[in-house]
Amino acid sequence: AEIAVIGLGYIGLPTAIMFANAGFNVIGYEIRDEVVKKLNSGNSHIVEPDIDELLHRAIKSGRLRATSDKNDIREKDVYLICVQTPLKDDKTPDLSYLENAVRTVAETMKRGSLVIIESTIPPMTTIRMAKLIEEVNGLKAGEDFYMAHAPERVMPGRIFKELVYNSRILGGIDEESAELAEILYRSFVKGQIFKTNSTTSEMVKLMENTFRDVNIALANEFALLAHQYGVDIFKAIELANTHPRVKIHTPGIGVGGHCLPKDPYLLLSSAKEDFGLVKKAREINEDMPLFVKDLLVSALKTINLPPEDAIVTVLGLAYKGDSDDTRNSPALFFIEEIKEEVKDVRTYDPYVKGTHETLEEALRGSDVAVIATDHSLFKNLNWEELGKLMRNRVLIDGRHVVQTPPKSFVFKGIGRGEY
Ligand code: SAJ
Repeated sequence: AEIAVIGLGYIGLPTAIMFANAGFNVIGYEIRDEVVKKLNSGNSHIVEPDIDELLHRAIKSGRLRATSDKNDIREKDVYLICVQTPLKDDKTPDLSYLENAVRTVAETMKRGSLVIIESTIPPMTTIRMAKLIEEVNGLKAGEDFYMAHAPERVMPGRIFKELVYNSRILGGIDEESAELAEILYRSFVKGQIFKTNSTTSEMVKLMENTFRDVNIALANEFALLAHQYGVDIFKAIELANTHPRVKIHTPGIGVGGHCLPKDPYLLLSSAKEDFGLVKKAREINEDMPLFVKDLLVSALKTINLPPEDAIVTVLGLAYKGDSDDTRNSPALFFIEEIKEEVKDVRTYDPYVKGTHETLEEALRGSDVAVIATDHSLFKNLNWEELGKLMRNRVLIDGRHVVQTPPKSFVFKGIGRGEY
């Protein structure tokens, strides 16, 4: 079978590579010309362990090619749609990328094609997109073509392992569509495969990320309460988690990345009513950078430095540890919040371009260091030594990276007692 993958981003490219290396002829359709050129010369535009070698193998075998020409994806057996589904400013879903991709597929597919959406989408979207295809080309869903939702569940940094070993949910608009999708994914998936209908699979995917977001919000609320009571929340969580049925998540400066900050809103977007909990959790997590700002302001008061004179160094811009991905990073929201109010904001992230070259350079003459990402590299820093470079010694830990607060510093951390 011949496969066209629409959208060669964080999910589309690794998936295209997997299918090509499993023996399918795969053509990747991508509107960004520079990405197409790069890929066809064997170079990846995304950073992910093992991707260079696997991409090289797929391109060299002749089974994977990228294109931005619609004519190259005509009459394929399978179309896999892997485009982004972000939020608009008003937090409602922006499905324009998806609708454009579906139109492109509708214009190029043939009778008998299987159309699969991998993107995370609001409940009932697969059925709506099947109707859109019918409107564009006159084919009938379930009779003339097959359609399914096959949500990805991989974690950046572990994509190639998780694509193979994670279990997979396949939601068809009918049973045959789910069965065909199962045959396809079996070519490389070693985890379990569960078949269901498309609206269920859409909801399952959104429930998974909402579960994580709500749990993190609960941990964050516990951390805020711990400040009221002068308790170290990390000690308290460790103790609570000794209960066999309790597993509290980790509080921190916020929840970033491409999925968790938006998926709870996608879950709510098609509903007639919103019951409150999911949205409240989002608000708690979205406000965490502001709480770190409160910690900063209170620390500056302690040392009698007016904010407008303070030089603040933010350590870590990525949304999570050991990653270079800054999408929706709480570090960026935090910087946005403080930049007008302090004298200068500097940044250092060993994985992100455009930040200071070295930690020492970023800290020299600065008043405050704020840890915003739990990079492993930040875990065992010698703060007493680094403090000698600074003008004032204030350390704010937004990610529970510092185990023992350095004695010569004014130290504040999320969930570490009073502020
Ligand atoms: N975070 C906390 N406390 C925690 C756990 C995470 O503050 O206890 C923060 C992280 O620092 C980060 C954010 O949450 O800023 C999200 O990180 P993450 O590691 O929870 O998840 P992602 O966004 O990298 O990937 C998630 C995963 N979903 C789940 O674990 C349910 C992944 O399996 C999905 O495939 C991915 O979303 C996706 O694409 O939907």
